[in-house]
Amino acid sequence: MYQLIKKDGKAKRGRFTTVHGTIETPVFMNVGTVAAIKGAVSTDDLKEIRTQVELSNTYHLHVRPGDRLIKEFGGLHKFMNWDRPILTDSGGFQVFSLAKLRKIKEEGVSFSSHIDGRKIFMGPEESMQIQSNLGSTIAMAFDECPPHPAERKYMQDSVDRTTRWLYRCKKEMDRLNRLPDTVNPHQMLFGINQGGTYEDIRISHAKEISRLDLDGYALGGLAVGESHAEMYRILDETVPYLPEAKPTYLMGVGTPANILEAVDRGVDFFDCVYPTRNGRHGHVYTNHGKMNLFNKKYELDHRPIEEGCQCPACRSYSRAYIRHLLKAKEMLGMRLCVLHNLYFYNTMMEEIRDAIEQGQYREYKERKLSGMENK
Ligand code: PRF
Ligand code: ZN
Repeated sequence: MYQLIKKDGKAKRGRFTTVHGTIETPVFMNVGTVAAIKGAVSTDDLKEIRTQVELSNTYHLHVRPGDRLIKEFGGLHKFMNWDRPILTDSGGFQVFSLAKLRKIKEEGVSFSSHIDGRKIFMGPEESMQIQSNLGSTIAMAFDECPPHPAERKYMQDSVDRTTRWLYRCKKEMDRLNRLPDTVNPHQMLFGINQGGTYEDIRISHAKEISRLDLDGYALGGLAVGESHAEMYRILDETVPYLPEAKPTYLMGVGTPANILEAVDRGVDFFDCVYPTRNGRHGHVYTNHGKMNLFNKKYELDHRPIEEGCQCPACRSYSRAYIRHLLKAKEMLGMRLCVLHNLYFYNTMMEEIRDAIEQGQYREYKERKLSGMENK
C-alpha cells in the first residue's frame, strides 16, 4: 500500500507498506543479483548502511541454486538472512541481456543458461512461479526489454506482447498467492511500461497497464543506449500517465545525476549496479564527483574517501590504505569501496526525501548537481 505524503513539483515523497516492513520513498534498492551484494557485503552490513530494499534476480536464482531449493529452505528472506523488503526482477531483462540463443514466442522465451548451457523456457507463468517460490516482497512482471534502437513495428509488436504477458502474470500471481504452501501469500506485483523512445507507444501502454490495479508501475527499456536527454524526455511524457497513487520504478538507473533528475519527474524506486560495480573497481562517489582510488595522488592521502562521511570505510580508513588494499587485490579494499558507495546512494536518497518534505527539492537538486564535477 502506497501513501503519498508530500509532493514538491512532480517529486513525490511516499511510504510503501509491505509485509516485510515499510519503504520510505524515493528509495534506491541495493542490488544483490544472486542473493549476495557483490564485494563481500553481508546483510548486517546492509543494515548498518541503512539499506531499505534488496534486489535479486529471478533468472540467476532459477539457474543457481534453483528456486525450488530456496522455497524448500523457507524462501529467499530466510535463505539470505534478510527480513526487510526484497524485490525480484522477472528475468525478462536478464534473459535478453545474458542468455544465449533466445527464441521469443507468444508463450515465452527459450534460451540457454549462461552457466551451463542448459536449455530453459521462461514465460509469464514460469517467472511468476519462480518469484513465488522465492517469496520476494515485490515481484516484477515478465516483459521484453527491446533493444535500442528498434524499428517502430518491432516495438509495437513487442509492447503488445508484453501487455498480454502482464495479464497472464497477474492471473498466475493471484492463483499462486492463494495456494496453501505459498512462501509469501501477500506477494505484490509491479507492471512494466515499455515502448523505447516512441512516446505515443509509451503513453498508450502506460494508460493500458494503469487500468489493471497493480501494486506499482515500472519504466523499463530505458538506460539501454539512448541519451540521457531522451530518457528524461520519455519520463516527462510518460510518468503523468502512470497512477500517482502508486509507486513508480525506473529500472536499472542510474548515476546520482540520473536519480536526481528522475525524482524531479515523479519516480519513487531505483536500482543500479553502479555503486557496487564501480566500488569493486576502486571508483567511489563523493559530493564532488567520482574518484578513482587507484590514482597515484592518493598514495599518501590521510583523509577518508569523503570528509564527514559516516560510512564504515570513512569512519576508520584513509584513502592511502584503501588504495593499497585495492592495489594488493585484497578483498577488504573492494568491500570498503562498495560500502562507501552504497552508503553514499542511501544517504542521498535520505537527503532527497528530506528536501521534498521541506518543499525544497529543486534547490537541493541544483546544489547537489553543481557540487559534482563528473556526475
Ligand atoms: N525490464 C526488466 N528489468 C530491467 C529492465 C527492463 O526493461 C531494465 C532496463 N533498464 C533494467 N532492468 N524486467
Ligand atoms: Zn564513506
